[in-house]
Amino acid sequence: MSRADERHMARAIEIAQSVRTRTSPNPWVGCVVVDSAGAVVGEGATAPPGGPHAEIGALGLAGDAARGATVYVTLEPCSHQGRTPPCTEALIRAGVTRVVAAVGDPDERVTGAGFVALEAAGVTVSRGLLAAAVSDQLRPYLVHRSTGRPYVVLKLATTLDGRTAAADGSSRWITGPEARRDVHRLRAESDAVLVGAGTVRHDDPELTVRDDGGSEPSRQPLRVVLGHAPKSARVQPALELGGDLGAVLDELGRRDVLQLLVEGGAHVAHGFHAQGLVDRYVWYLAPAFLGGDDGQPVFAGPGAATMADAWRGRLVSVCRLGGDLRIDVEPDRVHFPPISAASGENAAL
Ligand code: AOF
Ligand code: ZN
Repeated sequence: MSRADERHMARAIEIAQSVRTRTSPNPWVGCVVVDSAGAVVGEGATAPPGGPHAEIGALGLAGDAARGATVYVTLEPCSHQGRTPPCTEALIRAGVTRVVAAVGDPDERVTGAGFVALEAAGVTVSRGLLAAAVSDQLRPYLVHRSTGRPYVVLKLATTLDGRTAAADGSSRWITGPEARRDVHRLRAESDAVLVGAGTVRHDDPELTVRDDGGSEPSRQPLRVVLGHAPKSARVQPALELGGDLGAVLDELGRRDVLQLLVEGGAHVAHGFHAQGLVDRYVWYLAPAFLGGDDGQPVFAGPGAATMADAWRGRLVSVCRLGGDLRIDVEPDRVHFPPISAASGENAAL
């Protein structure tokens, strides 16, 4: 594949990112239509649920110029009748000659059928371009459609000495305004936000998105409490769940939660961590010390008894937010979905 192919797919990824918080439970997809002379004649992104898919928006803009064109799309085009008609049919009808897709769609209604339909109609299909970047971008969607469970993000804000609250229980504010704004962005990307009943009793959080970069949030995440939340709690109306955490994730997956943000407290963080249920740790770290051993630790419960048993992950990114740091860490397990080294394709499909 050429440099131009890469550039167009990179643009499709950028377009997809612009609708990251607006399409769930559908995937956030970007599409670029390029005519045989190499000119971009249409661009599109997935509309909110029930609305047109990325390809349809891009083909609509391209009009007749789509005939003989190449279509770059971050996800395999759908071939099923859902709330909207199949994109494969629209692509074939428009007369495009080549479709370049980054990753396959693990949705059970698609799983390769989109590529098969295009090829059967004589459209050339190229897969795997920038697949690693798109697998990252679409990971919550890919995890949900492949496992039935949400992608779990554990968020914590601590002092440099690893405390989430002082000895008197006060925890506002550990980090500065930039980091707090970032947390709201994280909430906006999440379909559900979860806390324990202890955190509800103690902090009475609202768990809403209040600052999504200045614009009005398109939706509020489902608020989930592990245990019971008083009627008067600010988190209400909330979904109250209990029992096994795996079953909680199954239930949230059934409710179309692609990304779950776990916001505390220490017992809940320990539960998800100890059971290996966290897909990404997002750590906000303030250059502050409580300076003793009487503050609230991140995890409540037994930890590794010896250093050889310490949990070790992979550092994904470190970024500065005002006066604080955000550190993202992933479990060092096999990447999901696995990327085949040979082809760069989404090997799950
Ligand atoms: C695409 N392009 O931009 C998106 C796709 O109910 P519907 O009709 O909206 O279908 C939802 C399913 O369509 C979703 O689960 C996924 O398989 C696919 N999403 N497909 O070709 C897109 N957003
Ligand atoms: Zn579609």
